[in-house]
Amino acid sequence: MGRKNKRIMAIVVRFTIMGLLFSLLGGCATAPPEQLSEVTRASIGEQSIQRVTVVASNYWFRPERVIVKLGIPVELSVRKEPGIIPHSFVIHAPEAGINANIVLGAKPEVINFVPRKVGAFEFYCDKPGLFESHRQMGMVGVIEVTP
Ligand SMILES: [Cu+2]
Repeated sequence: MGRKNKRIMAIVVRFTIMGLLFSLLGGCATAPPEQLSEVTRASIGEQSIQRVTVVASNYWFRPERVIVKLGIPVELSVRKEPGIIPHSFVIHAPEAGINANIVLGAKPEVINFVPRKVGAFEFYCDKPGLFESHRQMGMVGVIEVTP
């Protein structure tokens, strides 16, 4: 085999292995259950607290758009579906009074804050993946604060 052919073979082998790895990883990804909606407006309950739950899995958040009202306390409950792949819930929006960096478990954790600014504030999972980060694979959402 010529040197050029060897190089082509090496490239073909590399792409085949990458393809196999991608399909294996694809096997880990799950579709979000249909009953979990993509957009949720927090419900204002007892003592005028806005309560909302965000669930995470491979590689999504539901809801991925959480709508809350300005100035009313929020109890945001976050958890992940059972599974071996770790996930987190990270949001850094100090201007809006929202900050969290939580490694998710199956047991819900509550984040308390009072939204101080109208706008859309991104949350995401900061876990790295093999090729792409979980954030790049779609573990991104937004907290929308409305007047
Ligand atoms: Cu993740």
